[in-house]
Amino acid sequence: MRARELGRKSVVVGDRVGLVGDTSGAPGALARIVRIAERRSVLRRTAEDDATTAEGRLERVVVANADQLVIVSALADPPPRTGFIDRCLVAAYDADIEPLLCLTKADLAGPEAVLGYYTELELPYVLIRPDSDLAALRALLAGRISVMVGHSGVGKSTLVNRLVPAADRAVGTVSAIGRGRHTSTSAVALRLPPQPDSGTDQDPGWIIDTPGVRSFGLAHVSAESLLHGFSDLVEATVDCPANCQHTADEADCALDAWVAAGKADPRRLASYRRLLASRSGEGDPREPERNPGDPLAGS
Ligand SMILES: Nc1nc2c(ncn2[C@@H]2O[C@H](COP(=O)(O)OP(=O)(O)OP(=O)(O)O)[C@@H](O)[C@H]2O)c(=O)[nH]1
Ligand SMILES: [Mg+2]
Repeated sequence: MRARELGRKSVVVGDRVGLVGDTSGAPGALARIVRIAERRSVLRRTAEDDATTAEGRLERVVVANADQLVIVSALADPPPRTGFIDRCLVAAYDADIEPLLCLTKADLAGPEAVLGYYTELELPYVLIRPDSDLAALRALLAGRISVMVGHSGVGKSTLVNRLVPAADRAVGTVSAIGRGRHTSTSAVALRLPPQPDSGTDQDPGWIIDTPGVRSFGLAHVSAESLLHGFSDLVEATVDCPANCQHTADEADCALDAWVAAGKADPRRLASYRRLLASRSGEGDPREPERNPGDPLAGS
């Protein structure tokens, strides 16, 4: 239990805490959390993007002390949404957590469209199908605390159960996806099992399964930090006029010329500008932001 003076929402998954009481872990043992250690990283998410409203400012800490953000996206059922992945990349950059793109359901569709969108980024990725070998993923998880985020039904818990056979996380049915049903309802950190072929001193790491989210609100991220989630665009802005807001109506924004010269994908610029617009209250992050002609673009 938590000491009352720590407050109701103070402890999150990933926190390192000080305990007093019976720390034996035996059945019925009671210990009290009295102290929360300083956090190495804090992954935050806001209910909405718009920092001008009370609901928009409602901020949640997803996890503490994570080193790696595993952005889980299905290649089909539900379809991938690059707008959502872009939001996660911004959140990862803002929290100083390394991103890893994890594309599941590779048995149902190919990864070409999603990977094509990210060619200018050095974004590490793994492909997952029901029978795939997980050695490459295990190697990327070793020695770190990784947190998975993604829409409901993309296969986070399915993957956790494969990585940690003792986990026994509930797994949903695809038919429930999109009806607002979320199979996992709380975040859980699990220690990954040691692998027989990696030396005994190799720490296999931790994986944190989280409930599916509809969107990843970014009201807590400044406009300037938003741009740093777009490492393929940031370089262009040295040529922008002072105080350029980088919006589509900025006449001399250097980002337009950068994209016109083929140095970044125009869809990435469109995505960045949708985020900028959404932050100023012009869009609702809960609605898929569809770009006509671009089936990947929703968030
Ligand atoms: N075809 C296929 N189906 C998969 C794959 N991975 C997961 N599924 C199915 O997708 C459905 C949803 O999987 P879950 O693991 O519950 O998804 P989740 O991301 O944990 O969902 P929430 O807990 O609601 O956020 C289940 O029916 C899985 O069997 C895959 O690689 N291929
Ligand atoms: Mg789940």
